[in-house]
Amino acid sequence: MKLRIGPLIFLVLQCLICCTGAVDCAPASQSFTIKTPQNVSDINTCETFTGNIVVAADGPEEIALEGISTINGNLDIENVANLRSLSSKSLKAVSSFTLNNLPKLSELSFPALKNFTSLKWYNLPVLAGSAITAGLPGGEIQEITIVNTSIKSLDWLIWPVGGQLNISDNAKLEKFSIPYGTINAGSTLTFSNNTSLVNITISSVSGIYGALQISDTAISEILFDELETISGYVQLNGDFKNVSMPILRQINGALNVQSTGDISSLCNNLEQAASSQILRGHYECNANVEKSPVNPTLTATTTGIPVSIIPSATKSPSPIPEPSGGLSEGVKIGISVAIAVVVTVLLVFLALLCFKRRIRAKVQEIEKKPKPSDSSTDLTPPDTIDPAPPKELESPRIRVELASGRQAQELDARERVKEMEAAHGTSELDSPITPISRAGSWWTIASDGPLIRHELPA
Ligand SMILES: *[C@@H]1O[C@H](CO)[C@@H](O)[C@H](O)[C@H]1NC(C)=O
Ligand SMILES: *[C@@H]1O[C@H](CO)[C@@H](O)[C@H](O)[C@H]1NC(C)=O
Ligand SMILES: *[C@@H]1O[C@H](CO)[C@@H](O)[C@H](O)[C@H]1NC(C)=O
Ligand SMILES: *[C@@H]1O[C@H](CO)[C@@H](O)[C@H](O)[C@H]1NC(C)=O
Ligand SMILES: *[C@@H]1O[C@H](CO)[C@@H](O)[C@H](O)[C@H]1NC(C)=O
Ligand SMILES: *[C@@H]1O[C@H](CO)[C@@H](O)[C@H](O)[C@H]1NC(C)=O
Ligand SMILES: *[C@@H]1O[C@H](CO)[C@@H](O)[C@H](O)[C@H]1NC(C)=O
Ligand SMILES: CC(=O)N[C@H]1CO[C@H](CO)[C@@H](O)[C@@H]1O
Repeated sequence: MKLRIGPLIFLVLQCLICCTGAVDCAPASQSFTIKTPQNVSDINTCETFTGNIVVAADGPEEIALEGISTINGNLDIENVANLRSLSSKSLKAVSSFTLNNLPKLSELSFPALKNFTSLKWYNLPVLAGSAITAGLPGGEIQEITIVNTSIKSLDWLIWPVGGQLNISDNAKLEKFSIPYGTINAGSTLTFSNNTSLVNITISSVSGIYGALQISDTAISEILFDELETISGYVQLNGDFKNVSMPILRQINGALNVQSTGDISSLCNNLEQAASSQILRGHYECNANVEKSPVNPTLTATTTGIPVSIIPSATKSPSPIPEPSGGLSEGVKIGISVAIAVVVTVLLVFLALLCFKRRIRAKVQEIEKKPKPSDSSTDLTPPDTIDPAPPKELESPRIRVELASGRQAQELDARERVKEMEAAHGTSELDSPITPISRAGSWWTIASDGPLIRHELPA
């Protein structure tokens, strides 16, 4: 009898170890779905998980990812009805971190998270606070989207974002600070419909080479104390009473300020600086404008003000033509042609990209090490400068599509040839294709998309 029970117990134990201990940390399916608390303990045995982690719609109330430190993939939590608390003291790196439609999520804490390419948080109605790393991030951040939450403060969000930063529909958000010195080319910062937002601190920004859009906030005063150059696009809409840009000298892109409040001081100063040739470039500044009655996107075709940016170094500011009513036949044809051209350019660009990657693969076989990069134009914090592997397809140069009725805009010639910045990888400099881009052809348009096509909200 004893002889029979012994092996049996051994077998049972063996099986238990098998079933509970052995979690596949790199499953062939490339994905792990958390449905039960047991699944959470299981995944926590993986220090590194390769694949995406998702949560089932009827997943648990609380998820504490303690033990896992790297996710070589995404953490994607959407439409989970009961999730209340999500945290990890151990997680340091994840590719993309998405939270969407979590009606009960109120606790969110990832104090060790230092390395991610995107954070996309949408529709988190009861989330009032969050704690992400306090330190400098290790990788390059391409996108941060925080939309429709009850977050009051985003003090931790202090790093430059290579692609898009979109802070919208956060009714409780009160202030935001942009502590870095430039808004880089390829980077678009959007703040819209944050009804409690009274203060954006932007006084350390000296150059805007990407885009900055601020609309429908409660900000009454915004001081661009250090701003000297706008090479991209700045659009401010709101109830501002005081907007100041005391040392603005150069507008190579576009500046458009519309306020229901009295900002005539700004408009007058700009006009004066322009007429005495201190300020070069185009701007549009309107004080005491009527409040736009409805959702801007609905009226875009009738109230959108097309601004054409002409090479303008020597021109003084001139008024931009009033928009006409609906779309004329000519404009419609123009748009169709533009769409066709854009599609063609995209296709050719993609083809070239494939070609380029193949060539680069060959080049990299020959010269294993990337060149030390030129960081003179890159003001990302020192920690982020260490060269990340080139990520051509995940480029932060996110294409901003034109809505109908809006015009594509070209930047002037000096803006055309832009090398990728240091933190974006260095291989661009080595690429045999680069000469084509130097020629300033369509290739440049395709690779610098958001720089060249800017969307003008109404
Ligand atoms: C999660 O737990 C359930 C039940 O405990 C189990 O059936 C399922 O296989 C687990 N999922 C994973 C990915 O381990
Ligand atoms: C905000 O999120 C909540 C919860 O998902 C949703 O019900 C609501 O429609 C969202 N509001 C907007 C403006 O998207
Ligand atoms: C960031 O994480 C990725 C993998 O997720 C890794 O390849 C990369 O080396 C990390 N970067 C730093 C600076 O830690
Ligand atoms: C920012 O998010 C809002 C809300 O989802 C969206 O309507 C808007 O288009 C986004 N802006 C950009 C520039 O992506
Ligand atoms: C503005 O944000 C609020 C929530 O903060 C939302 O209910 C409303 O629909 C948003 N408006 C627009 C036009 O997106
Ligand atoms: C905005 O915040 C900054 C920094 O906290 C502060 O110095 C400034 O006075 C504030 N401005 C307004 C209008 O509250
Ligand atoms: C705007 O604010 C600045 C800095 O606080 C101040 O010097 C200036 O007088 C203000 N202008 C108006 C018109 O209120
Ligand atoms: C679209 C929208 O909700 N706009 C609001 C944004 O915030 C300002 C100031 O609080 C409101 O007046 C707008 O109605």
